[in-house]
Amino acid sequence: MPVTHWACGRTRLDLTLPRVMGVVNVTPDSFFDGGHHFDPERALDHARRLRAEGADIIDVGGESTRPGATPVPPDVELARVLPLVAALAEEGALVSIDTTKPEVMREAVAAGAAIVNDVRALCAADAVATVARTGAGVCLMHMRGEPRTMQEDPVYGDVVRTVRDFLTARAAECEAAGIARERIVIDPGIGFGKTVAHNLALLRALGDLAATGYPVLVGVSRKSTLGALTGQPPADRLPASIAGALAAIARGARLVRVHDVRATVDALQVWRAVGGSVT
Ligand code: PMM
Repeated sequence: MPVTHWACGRTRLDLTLPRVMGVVNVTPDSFFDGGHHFDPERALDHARRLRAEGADIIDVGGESTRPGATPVPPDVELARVLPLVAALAEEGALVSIDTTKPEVMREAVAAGAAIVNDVRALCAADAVATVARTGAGVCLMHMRGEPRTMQEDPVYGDVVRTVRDFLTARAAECEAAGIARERIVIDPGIGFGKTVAHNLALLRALGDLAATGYPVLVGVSRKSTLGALTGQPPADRLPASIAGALAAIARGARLVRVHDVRATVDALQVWRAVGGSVT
């Protein structure tokens, strides 16, 4: 059955068009926007701007997952994200919570988040059951190891097969626990325990992931693989990020997670107008 939508709480997000998830990290230490929106008012202003620029989803994160990052306790993460989630949901935004912790998932969904975006694919104890008890959509992402150590010499036999098998197994566990298939999106986790070669292999093979039948989300925005290809620091990776987003959509992704919403939306508009839209 072709993918047509993502069921996220009361929203059915039409996926016959490419969709844009805008990133708002309420953290002091994320690799690109860390510290920029740590103040709650600034975070809300930024999220509103991303919505006005055409973001379909606002992804709110309160714990950095950059390589080498140290974890934060749940109460600290909740204090960072809940006011923003509640304010955005109140304004009618489709909000996703970027977390690995069941208590943060639960509270954020109660505050109005309609999507749980988990870089650990609901591997924490009780995470699957927690999401199953809600109607939220879920994004299951692949990560090898954990942020503190994930970039220390990652090795795979066949990276595409490993990632695909992991994600389909996680999705099957979710479905067995009562999370309907139409609520599930998968993500290869660009930069999470992968070398540049691994990331490129995964981007080239997005069609293999899409062939699983689950919609695919990709986050490549400003990431170090783009720096390796262009020689540019994060601040100068906008053109590379746009190219990465378009390439991901062209190869089968239905959603892209980006820091630069306006530029991405503009690029997608042109790309669709000349016949590049997903079918
Ligand atoms: N990347 C980051 C954080 N969360 N979630 C998903 N689903 N996919 C990603 O690629 C992803 C993510 C790291 O980027 P950030 O620090 O700018 O948020």
